[in-house]
Amino acid sequence: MPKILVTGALGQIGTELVAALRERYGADRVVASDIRMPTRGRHEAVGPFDFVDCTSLHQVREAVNRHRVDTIYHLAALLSAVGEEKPQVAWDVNMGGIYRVLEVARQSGCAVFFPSSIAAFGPSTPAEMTPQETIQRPTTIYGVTKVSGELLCDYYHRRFAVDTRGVRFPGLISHVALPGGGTTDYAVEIFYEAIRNRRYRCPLGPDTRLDMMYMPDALRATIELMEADAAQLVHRNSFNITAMSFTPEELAAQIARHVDGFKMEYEIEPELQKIADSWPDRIDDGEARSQWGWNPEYDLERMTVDMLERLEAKLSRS
Ligand code: NAD
Ligand code: AKB
Repeated sequence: MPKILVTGALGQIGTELVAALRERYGADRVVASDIRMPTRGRHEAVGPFDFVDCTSLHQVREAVNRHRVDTIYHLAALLSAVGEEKPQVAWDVNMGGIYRVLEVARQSGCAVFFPSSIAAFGPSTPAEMTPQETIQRPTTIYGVTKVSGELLCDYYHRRFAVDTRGVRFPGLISHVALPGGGTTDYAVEIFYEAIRNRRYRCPLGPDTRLDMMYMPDALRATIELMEADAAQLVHRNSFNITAMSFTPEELAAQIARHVDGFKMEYEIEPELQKIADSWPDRIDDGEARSQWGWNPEYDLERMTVDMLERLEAKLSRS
């Protein structure tokens, strides 16, 4: 059984990944960490929580040593939209974080999970069925840090035999924690607004096609890759994975089938649109499928039904 440290554990992915890992390996084997403190009673009641700034070698090393950690899920990062507002901070957190996590992993013999993103691609990347290995010239600071992180993880595996593994996540849709300032956040916000107000003002144009995934698939992908037999893996890091590819108009049409009178308006945010336009329309995840059996369960229709049902229940309780 692994002993795990999760950085950035209070974010959109971490909130649910920590719960999934605790369910699988036991609550005391998964240490959640962040630079924010958890809501009282949320994390400490069910498992250990540490304050860890991932840009501090000392703090990462201290947590790894104290809890005898052998696997780090490194989630802490600034996402694409927030990154463009604070590019210097994004570089410090995203690059400083992965570098320090890899150094501690090298010194302590830990495995590392690093989530890259469709943001690691850019306008010169083939947009349709984007291959696993292709042109990567991203135009956002977030994308620059993701490509650099992918390369650094490959380097630490090749040079120091650190067991690094990772995927390129598409936009993630979930109902537990809110997204943290990305370009694909609209695909979550739209559900909250559909239930509360039956209308949504979308910051991306109606035809902006992007890859997306429902959180249960993202959690399963993460755990399945970390548990895959290393001998099966030709690539180690940055596996393309996707579950669906849709435009705001297609998502709105799907929601309208279940929410009477739902209306979508468009108020395009040019900076956000520019980022979305630089990312692929649809990536090819054939390597993940053949190397470790990746197979998503949720398509647009199934995800929409489940999101509406669970979010309605959650909002009616709050
Ligand atoms: P998020 O923004 O929701 O959460 C990030 C967490 O990191 C926050 O809780 C924040 O407090 C924490 N953090 C920030 N600076 C820190 C620091 N210096 N030290 C420790 N913690 C710090 O992000 P997320 O959506 O949960 O994403 C997690 C990872 O997955 C990121 O690397 C992100 O790039 C990647 N990813 C996410 C998506 C997505 O759609 N959510 C898609 C592709 C890739
Ligand atoms: C973002 O939009 O920044 C993230 C991502 C796709 O990496 N959701």
